[in-house]
Amino acid sequence: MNKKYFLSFALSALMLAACTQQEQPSLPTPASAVSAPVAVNVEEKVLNIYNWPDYVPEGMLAAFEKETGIKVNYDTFETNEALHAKLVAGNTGYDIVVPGSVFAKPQIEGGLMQPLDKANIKNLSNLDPAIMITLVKADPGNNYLVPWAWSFTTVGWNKTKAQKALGNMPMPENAWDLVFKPEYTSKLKSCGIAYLDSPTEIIPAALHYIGKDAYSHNPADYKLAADMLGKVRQDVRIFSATMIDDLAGGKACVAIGWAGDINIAANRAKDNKSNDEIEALLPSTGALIFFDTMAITKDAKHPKNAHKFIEFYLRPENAALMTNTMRYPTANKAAIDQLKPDIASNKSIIVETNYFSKMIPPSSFTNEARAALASAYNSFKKGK
Ligand code: N2P
Repeated sequence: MNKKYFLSFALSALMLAACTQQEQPSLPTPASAVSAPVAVNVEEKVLNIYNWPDYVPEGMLAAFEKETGIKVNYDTFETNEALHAKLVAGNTGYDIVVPGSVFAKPQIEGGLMQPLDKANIKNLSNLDPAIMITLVKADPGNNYLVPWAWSFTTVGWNKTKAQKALGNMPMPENAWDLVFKPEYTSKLKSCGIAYLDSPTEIIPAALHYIGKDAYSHNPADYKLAADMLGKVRQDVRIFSATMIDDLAGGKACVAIGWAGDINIAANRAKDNKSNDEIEALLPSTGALIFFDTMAITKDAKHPKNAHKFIEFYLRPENAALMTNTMRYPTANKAAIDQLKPDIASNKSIIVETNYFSKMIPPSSFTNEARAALASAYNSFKKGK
């Protein structure tokens, strides 16, 4: 995020605040005070949430509505970039949004979020301290963010279809080769290669593949990533936000995606009685961890309801339901013993310690890196 942008954002936010102030009704006179309803602390029974698709267990929102009488409006976005653009434009109308921590950092710094009233969220202590410490990089003091789920960006494949397309070629030692090495992509294009359509997903993976820091501060590294990607561009036909359908529906046989969604696709294929085996792979050089975090927007109209929802979500049984049904690991330590055996034993959902230590933790981009990243991705996608 460039500084000028934030400055102008901050200025318009100030102006907006000034307007809002003017529009507020003046204090009631003693006469009108008699009949004025006590509206001070009462929030309308509404909560507006903006989250990623395929992330909330069926029935969870209805259970919250039933218990609290608060009506939940739930919308979805497909990339961090899309959410970020909305937040920067302002007046989203959303109370809770769920950015990845890489984006949450500049959003907090830019004044787009409000600090949590932690004393009013009693289940916060259920969160895994080890995860909360890693989030301090994005959110010093853990004052703004509560993890919804975490997972990692990796390579997913339809093993059955991909192996057929590869013919005699053995599986590479490093699964990233399947999506980044022309020897493999030139074969796999026949059954479909899908990339997430998000610069901040693809470029860090590409940087990592060429042996650079996935969140490099050096613009020259981004150029190298674009050069590498340019060699496989012609083989990549699907830029997608619908990885689950692409893999489960047979449109793609290999994809750069999120382990959770790839596992949902695997499960869906089974439900559809397909004989194809879909898997989230664990590349030998590591995959890229992400944390998706709930935050309350600066201009949320229903911050109290938002706190109630966060507290509700942090109940162990709700966090466990998310992991058991959506196949994304929870950061709720108190939920771990409620995981179903097939989830707990799936190594691409609950990653083993020795693989975990190989994975790349999320970081953040400098403004300069952000610009280099955007231009690397655009030139890659355009094929120039
Ligand atoms: C979608 C989950 C989003 C994960 N099912 C990527 N942040």
